[in-house]
Amino acid sequence: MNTPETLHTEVTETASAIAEMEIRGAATIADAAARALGAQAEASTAATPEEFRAELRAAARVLHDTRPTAVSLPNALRYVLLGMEGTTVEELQNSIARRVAAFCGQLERAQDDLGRFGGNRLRDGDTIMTHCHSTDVIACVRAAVEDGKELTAYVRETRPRNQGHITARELTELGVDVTLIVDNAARHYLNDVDHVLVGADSIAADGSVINKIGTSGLAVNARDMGTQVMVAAQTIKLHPATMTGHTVEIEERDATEVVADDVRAEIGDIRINNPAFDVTPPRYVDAIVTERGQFPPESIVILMRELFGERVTNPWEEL
Ligand code: RI2
Repeated sequence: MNTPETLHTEVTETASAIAEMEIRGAATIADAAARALGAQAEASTAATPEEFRAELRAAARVLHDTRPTAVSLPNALRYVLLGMEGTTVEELQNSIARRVAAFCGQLERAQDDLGRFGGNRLRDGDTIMTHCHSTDVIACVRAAVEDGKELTAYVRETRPRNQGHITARELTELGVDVTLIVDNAARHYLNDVDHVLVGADSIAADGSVINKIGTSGLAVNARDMGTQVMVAAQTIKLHPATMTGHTVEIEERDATEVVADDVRAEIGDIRINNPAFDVTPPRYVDAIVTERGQFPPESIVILMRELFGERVTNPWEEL
């Protein structure tokens, strides 16, 4: 039955954890969403294959509707649902289990491969600057450190949610010499920086990079100062619908992330905007590093066509 009552608790809990950003970061969200679909399939008591399919689609819809910008989420749901095959409920269940395992395994391998390519771009003694927290970025730094390279990092705190603190902790654990800075201090230090290194939530067909708010200003400043901008993004971040002219929705989050209600009341009658992401045009990006190698942003569409074809379906939309 296609009703909320049949949703597995792992689906509803994962969906609310993604929406609340307890589970965050594009790759981590994709992994959690795929696993939640796996839990739904495994626990299903559907009486017919049709019921099972409807149940899985309903679960995917709930997961899909949590956050709109990171395309890794719909890409994960699509991968799992399109692999559903069989004529009995049991066969369908097994196919989902296989597909989830394949997806999560690929995600991990992709990050390792991407890390090695990104790590090759970093030289011993380099200084990087990061924004937000990206597991794909951390993979690049880890690979460079494992190659014996010593790195220094300026880590932007990343208002309003300060994900830079996570980056600062993880880079320190890797042995990187870390300086935490407020976002506005970036330009002050860019002369000392060899690479701005950021992740991505989505990459559009024209090579635009959709990432944490503040990325585009950082990239423009970096270009002005002659500093390289590297984007670390597994191919699951490629946004197939942008090949057919769709734009990427930018998530607007709650005003309380920017300022607490009591402080807002003291300020007076103001509007607060809190976009979570922005768009960096391809001309400010030197390389997009994926598990398939590094690409100039303008050529990413070729890889996109190869991976997704021309036609993209949203199986969770079928009722
Ligand atoms: P990985 C994050 O978004 C950041 O924008 C980060 O660059 C991106 O996801 C990619 O993260 P949020 O979930 O997939 O913090 O590289 O809003 O881990």
